[in-house]
Amino acid sequence: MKTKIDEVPEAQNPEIHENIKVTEPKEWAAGVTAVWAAFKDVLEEESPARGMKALLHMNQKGGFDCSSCAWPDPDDDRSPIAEYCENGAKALAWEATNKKLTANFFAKHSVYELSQMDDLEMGKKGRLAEPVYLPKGGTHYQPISWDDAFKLIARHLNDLKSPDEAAFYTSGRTSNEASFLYQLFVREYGTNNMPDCSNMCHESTSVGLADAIGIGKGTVTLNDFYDTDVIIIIGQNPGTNHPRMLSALEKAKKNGSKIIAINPLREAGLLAFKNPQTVKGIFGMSTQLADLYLQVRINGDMALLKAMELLLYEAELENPGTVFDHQFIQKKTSGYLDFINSLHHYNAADLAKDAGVALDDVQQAVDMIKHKKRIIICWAMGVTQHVNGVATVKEIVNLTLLKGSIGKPGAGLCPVRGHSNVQGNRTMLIWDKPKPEQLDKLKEVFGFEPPRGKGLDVVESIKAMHEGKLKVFFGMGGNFLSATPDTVYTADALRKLKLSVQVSTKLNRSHLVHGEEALILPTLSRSDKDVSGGMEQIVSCENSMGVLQLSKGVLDPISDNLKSETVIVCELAKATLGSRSVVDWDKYASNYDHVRDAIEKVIPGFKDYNKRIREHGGFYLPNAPREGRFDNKAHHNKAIFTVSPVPSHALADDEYRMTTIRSHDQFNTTIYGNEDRYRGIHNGRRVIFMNPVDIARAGLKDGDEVDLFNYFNGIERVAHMFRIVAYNIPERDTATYYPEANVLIPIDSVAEQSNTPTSKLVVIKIRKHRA
Ligand SMILES: Nc1nc2c(c(=O)[nH]1)N[C@H]1C(S)=C(S)[C@@H](COP(=O)(O)OP(=O)(O)OC[C@H]3O[C@@H](n4cnc5c(=O)[nH]c(N)nc54)[C@H](O)[C@@H]3O)O[C@H]1N2
Ligand SMILES: Nc1nc2c(c(=O)[nH]1)N[C@H]1C(S)=C(S)[C@@H](COP(=O)(O)OP(=O)(O)OC[C@H]3O[C@@H](n4cnc5c(=O)[nH]c(N)nc54)[C@H](O)[C@@H]3O)O[C@H]1N2
Ligand SMILES: [Mo]
Repeated sequence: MKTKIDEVPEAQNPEIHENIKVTEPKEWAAGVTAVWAAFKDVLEEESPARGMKALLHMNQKGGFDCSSCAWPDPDDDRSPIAEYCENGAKALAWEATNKKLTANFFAKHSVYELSQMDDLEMGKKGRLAEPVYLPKGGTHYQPISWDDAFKLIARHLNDLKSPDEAAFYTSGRTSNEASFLYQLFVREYGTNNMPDCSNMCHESTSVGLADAIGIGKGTVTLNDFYDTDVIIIIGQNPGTNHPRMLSALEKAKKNGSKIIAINPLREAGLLAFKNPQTVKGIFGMSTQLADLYLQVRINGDMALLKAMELLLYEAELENPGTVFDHQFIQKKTSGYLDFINSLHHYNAADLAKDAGVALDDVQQAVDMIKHKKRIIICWAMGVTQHVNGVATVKEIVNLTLLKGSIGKPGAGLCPVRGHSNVQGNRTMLIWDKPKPEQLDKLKEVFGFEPPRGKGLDVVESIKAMHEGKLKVFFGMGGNFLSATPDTVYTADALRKLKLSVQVSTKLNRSHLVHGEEALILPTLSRSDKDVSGGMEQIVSCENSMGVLQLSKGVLDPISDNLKSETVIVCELAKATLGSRSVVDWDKYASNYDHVRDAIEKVIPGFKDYNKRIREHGGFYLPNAPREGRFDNKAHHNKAIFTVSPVPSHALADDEYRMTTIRSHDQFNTTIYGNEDRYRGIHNGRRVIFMNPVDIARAGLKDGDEVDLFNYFNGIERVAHMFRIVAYNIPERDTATYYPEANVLIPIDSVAEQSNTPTSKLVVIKIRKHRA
């Protein structure tokens, strides 16, 4: 490690040469290796007993909610010992470690030195165990008491010319209770600047669905998967990111459902599944998943969906009344005729070509759904993180509306969320664009006047920091620097702050690229016991299907100096607002039941919250489309068809599309290891997946080391030293891992309406690396 202390800490992982090994990609996911890999992480920790104890309580009723993803738990038949997956176990091993980072550690290593580590090394250092402070001009974090930390933040916040000079970020693990109090504090303080990880994730879904069907959430329940005809999975990699979904897909297949996968990469978890929790799976027998794999080119989804709609329409014309659900269309939707007329501008062959899929294959997909009504469409980041992400979400809605596939058993829309409580955060009003009626309600219940102006989202916050308009950044979880686009630009923005504060469980790069002063506040994780006000507290989360569940940690925290997020918010609010506040923060901190009572008063759907959250398995939030209604006030309580164009992507001869993806060994910016087992990548992460034809055409070879460039708006962005991996990916498409490639994603390249960074399509140039 370098010992220089006067250098600027690195905003990115070291751009080092890695000794990467490549093997054949797998054709199936999970199975025994997955179970072994799961236990390996837990057992390798210094205190395996802690991890094992926690594993037994994960996703069990009365236990704690796995923090890894938002896929729901089965309502009734949970496996007694194993409602978790390999990646949930990794997440747990990562947080249940008993290695501690105390002030001593920070005294030994300068911030610059720490920034020389890569993300994997950083994560292995252990859990943050006490609050630390970096003074102006300081090189090392030093100890600080909680009291002084809160006073320092309060002083900064109260010195600002306007509350709008501060921003309060949320990552999606924060419980409902902590989220609700957090937004309450932020709004009583006086701003709606609440950027959140949703802004980079499913914001396009929330915007698109809210407009089209009147609610920004999906419409299916887990049971719908068990009795359906066709499941279409677009731009999602469940084998890695939602492994428990594979069990639902397996059950769906067993009950006769077909699966269509739409993805530029042939992902193992979409091809086949060996269920580690069944005898058949343990002996290596797999269930084939996708019956049809449409290897669309990056962002070819709009063209593909339109091709399917056009062919469906032709089939409907041939046999009227057999393909479309006219009764549904007439009674429950508007805009049908305009939509059908818009299809006349296209022909299916051109659309298929544009999508990069053979017309015959599109026809096959259409044949699979044309006489079926029980259709579920799932999607994730491959859809949302594009310039036209909102439009593609609405196109997915168009297809389901034609078929009347919403609000029926076995049918509906299934955006698959990321973080375990990201959906709950929004329900709790963590949002930069709160609705007037939501603010009215806060005012009515609490008696203060909440700010009415639009707040800043993630991209707007970064720009405001750059312009000096934001002076204080407070991060409730997450890793803002590494998760956001345009890493160099964002790092410059963060460095202009007066104060940056991170509430975190583990060390990450956002602690090392900071404002003039900085604080790290260590907090409890999901698996930790939360004792506040002298009693053990429970919290609650909302999963991807709108089910509210309680979560209760089981492990003794590794340090007495950790506070729960809920308590941190209450103490910060007291320190900042003092007698200005009309909220009884002590009451909330002492018993979270009081927080739930307040939530019940402010947010619809939470009647008897305290009672129902303690009942078996929790409860479902109301969801009108699920019940066959569209409370879509803007459109006369109808679901709407929308007309969107097919995007065109002209590439120069030396340009490629690049998408950024997650490896099997990471949770967002947390890197668990250097393996991407299913895709056959070992011992490193700086790879670029490329089509062999492109590699040859560019005069390059598999294994070559290259540098990647982006020139959006005339600015050169570079990522050095990526190893070319010849891969089964459409021509002109490439893929790299997030967050190593984030430096290439332009801050100004965002989705229309949702302002989500376009992490799934960046135009790049590729050149041989020069030492
Ligand atoms: N183990 C683990 N679990 C996680 C996470 C994690 O990092 N690790 N992250 C969590 C979070 S926050 C989220 S949001 C989810 C993310 O879950 P996913 O959305 O599944 O994650 P990604 O790896 O971003 O990739 C999405 C898939 O989209 C495909 N794709 C890329 N571009 C396109 C395109 O233009 N069109 C189509 N049709 N497909 C495309 C990629 O090949 C990939 O298979 O997972 C959550 N769960
Ligand atoms: N290029 C590219 N960029 C992307 C994406 C992409 O696909 N491609 N995906 C985007 C998406 S979908 C998302 S959701 C964002 C994710 O963005 P973030 O949510 O900001 O990032 P994470 O990596 O999930 O945050 C990890 C950190 O959270 C802290 N942490 C973990 N658990 C807890 C907890 O319980 N409480 C608290 N207070 N802290 C905790 C730890 O310190 C850890 O270092 O990234 C986005 N960025
Ligand atoms: Mo996400």
